Amino acid sequence: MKVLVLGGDGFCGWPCAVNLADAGHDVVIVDNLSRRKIDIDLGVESLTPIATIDERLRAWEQVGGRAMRFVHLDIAHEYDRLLELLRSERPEAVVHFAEQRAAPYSMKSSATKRYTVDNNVNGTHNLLAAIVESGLDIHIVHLGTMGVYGYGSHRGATIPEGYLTVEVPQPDGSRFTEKILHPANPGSVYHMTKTLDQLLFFYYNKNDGIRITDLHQGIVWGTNTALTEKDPRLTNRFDYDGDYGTVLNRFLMQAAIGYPLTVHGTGGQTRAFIHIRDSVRCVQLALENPPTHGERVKIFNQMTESHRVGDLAEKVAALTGAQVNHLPNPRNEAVENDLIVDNRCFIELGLQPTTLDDGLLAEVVDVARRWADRCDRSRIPCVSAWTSRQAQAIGAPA
Ligand code: NAD
Ligand code: USQ
Repeated sequence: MKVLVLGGDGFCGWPCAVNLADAGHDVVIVDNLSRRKIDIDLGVESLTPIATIDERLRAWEQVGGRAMRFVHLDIAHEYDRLLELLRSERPEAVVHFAEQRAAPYSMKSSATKRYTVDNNVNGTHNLLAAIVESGLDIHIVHLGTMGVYGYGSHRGATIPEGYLTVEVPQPDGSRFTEKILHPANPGSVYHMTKTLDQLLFFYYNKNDGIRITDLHQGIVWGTNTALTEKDPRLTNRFDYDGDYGTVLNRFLMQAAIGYPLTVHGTGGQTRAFIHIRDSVRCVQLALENPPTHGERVKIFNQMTESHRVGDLAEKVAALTGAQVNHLPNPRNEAVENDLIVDNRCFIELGLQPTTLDDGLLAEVVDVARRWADRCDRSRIPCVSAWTSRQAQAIGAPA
């Protein structure tokens, strides 16, 4: 099938594009390379050395991969070019990764808050409007986040796959039941943009019948897939800095360089996780199992296991001998939460999860230790504070 991969130069998008090409799909990567520019602006680099997009595509063909094309386009601000691309390529599906994805970056300043909302909401809306204007029947597979459900208010209840069945009381005392979108409870401006995406999808699905799968993904860990390991020029990025590094990959890198693991607060925050290999597989499963015409937005919880942040640190420490450091939390978030998640849709489609216990140590040895000398220790601390209260606690400028 012809597939446009929006954001296909990024951490989740690149291995996904390669995997889809390998599975025989005709892939066009669309990206404005904004993630690489943000690295330059922040003065940080991926722990792994990453090739340019042109080098990546050349290397992919040299290892025998099915050729992919690249279009440099900003989906949030180049609507006419996006529409023209849809009209000329006539894809059957679009995988949408093209958003600013870091919560701490989104909370750095009013400029980064505004950029995140402008980029993410406009990009998603432009895609929806362009599909309607093109008149084409295109399935959107969007990368959303587990964070739309919020943390700390479920009191032991299982988080369903997108929809909650509620009972609504009537004036006569009777009740009717209805499936509604699970209430949104974002924890950062970034997460808020994903809850806004959900409403855009709900509306365009209802009004225009666009077929959409929204993948509520947990925190992705790991770096490479078997395909991106085929050549050093195919290597995926590994973010470790205080804005873009996510918790488990940060702990792995910190252990590799002998830096005490940076647990925020008590470490009682529980989050959902998925390995990059499984993330890539889930996107393929979602693409190859589209919703039928007239079906409401299909929502999958794309995660394989939940862990408390403090437990993750202990696990990494036990494997590596690293020290664990409890720091004041720069984020305004629940100190502790439980997290029980229904993820049966992907399991029923045949996903066989890579668990932390399967791959953790290999990841430390193969990637983090290998590139440890590329780490800039000064960029490890998380200095983006959610409010002036947290800024004061961590001693950062408000
Ligand atoms: P990333 O920043 O590495 O990749 C995003 C890519 O999109 C980048 O290459 C960037 O240049 C591109 N992009 C951004 N705005 C664009 C625009 N306006 N036009 C064209 N291209 C644009 O992020 P990632 O980790 O690969 O995340 C991809 C998606 O998955 C995001 O939507 C994110 O919210 C979601 N997600 C990521 C994780 C995770 O742990 N990394 C977890 C859950 C969900
Ligand atoms: N944390 C630490 N120490 C650190 C870094 C983070 O204790 O050094 C804590 C944070 O305070 C938070 C938790 O770990 O409680 C997760 O933080 P994170 O940066 O790993 O993840 P998050 O900000 O939620 O964002 C990441 C991705 C985002 C995606 C989201 C999925 O960057 O794109 O949407 O994970 S989820 O968390 O399921 O919402």
